[in-house]
Amino acid sequence: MRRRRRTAVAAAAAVALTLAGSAQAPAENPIITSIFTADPAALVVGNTLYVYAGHDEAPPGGSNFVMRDWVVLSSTDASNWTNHGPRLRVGDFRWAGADAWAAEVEPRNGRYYWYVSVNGNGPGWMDIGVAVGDSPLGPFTDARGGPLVSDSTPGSSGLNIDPTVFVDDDGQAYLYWGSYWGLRAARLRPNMTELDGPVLSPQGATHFWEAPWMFKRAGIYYLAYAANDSGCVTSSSYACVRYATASNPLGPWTHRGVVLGQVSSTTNHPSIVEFNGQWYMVYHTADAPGGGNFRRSVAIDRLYFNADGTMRQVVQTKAATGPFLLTSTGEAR
Ligand code: FUB
Repeated sequence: MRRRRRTAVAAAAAVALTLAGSAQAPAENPIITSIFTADPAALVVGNTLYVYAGHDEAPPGGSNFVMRDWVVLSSTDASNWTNHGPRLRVGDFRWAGADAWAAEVEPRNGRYYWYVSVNGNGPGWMDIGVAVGDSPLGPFTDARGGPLVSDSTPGSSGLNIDPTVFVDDDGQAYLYWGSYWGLRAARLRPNMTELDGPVLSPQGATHFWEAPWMFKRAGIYYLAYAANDSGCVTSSSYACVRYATASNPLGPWTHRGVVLGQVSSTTNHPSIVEFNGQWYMVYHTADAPGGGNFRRSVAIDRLYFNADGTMRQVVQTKAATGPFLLTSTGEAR
C-alpha cells in the first residue's frame, strides 16, 4: 500500500508538471464561473484562443434573457482562462436598445469584425450589426451606423440572429445566420460591412433551428447548428448540435448527424476551432453554480474527426478527467 501510494504521488507530480507545461491540459468546465456567459465564438490569433461570449445577467429564477454586453475570454492552453470583461455593449450601437445575443468575430486585413445579434430601435425585432477594431480586444466601434441585416432585408430569416462569418481561401467572405428554422446566407463585400448580392436560403441543413457555425477543414465545408427535433432532444425546448458538410460554401449541404447532444440549458450554441493542433467544441451549459437557462456558462471539450472527415459526438466533461483525476488521498485512480 505504502509503495503504491509513493508511486501514485510520483504520478501525481508528473501529472502536475504535464498540466503546467502542456498546451493540451484537460478542460475544467464551465471555463468561468465568476460571471454567466453564453453563445461562445472562438477565434485563434497567434498562440491565443479568444472566446467572444454573451453575458447573461438574469437574476436567479429569471425567465428572460438579460444581456447588455459581450465579453472576451482568452487562454493560451485551453484550460486556464482570463476574463477581459465587456468589450462591446448594446449602447455602442446607437440604433439598438437591448438584447446582446449571439455574436462572432472574424479577422480580415488586420482588423477584427464583431458581428452581433441585437435588438434595434427600428421596426421589427432582432438585427445583425457589425463593429470593428484593430486588435482582438478592441476597442470596437460600430462599423455601419445601422443594421447589416434587419427584418426589412429582403429574404431575411424569421429571426435575424446568430451571425457566423467565414472567409474562404479565395478571399470571398460569407455571412450565415438565422433562427426559427430559417437558415440564411449572403456574400459579404471585401469591406466586410455590406452584403454583396441577395440573401440565400441554403438547402440540406436538416432540422436547422438556429446558431450556425461555419468552418472548413481539409477542403470540406462544415456547418454546425442547433437543432431541436425529437431525434436528438428529450423536449423541443432543448437543442442538440447537428452538422452538415458541403463541397461549396453555400451548399447544398449534406446532413451528417449530431456532434453535441442536449446540454443542461435549453439553448445550445456551437463553436468549433483548431487550436495548438487539437480541435475543440466550445458551447454553453447551465452548469455553473446558480446557473439556469438564462444564466448560462461557456464550456470547452475536445472534438475528434474520423478518417472520413465526419465528426464524433463530443463528450461533455465537467472537470478534469481520465488519468488526471486524483482521489482525496492523492492517489491516482
Ligand atoms: O443568447 C440568446 C440566444 O439564445 C442566442 O442568440 C441563441 O443562439 C440562443 O443561444
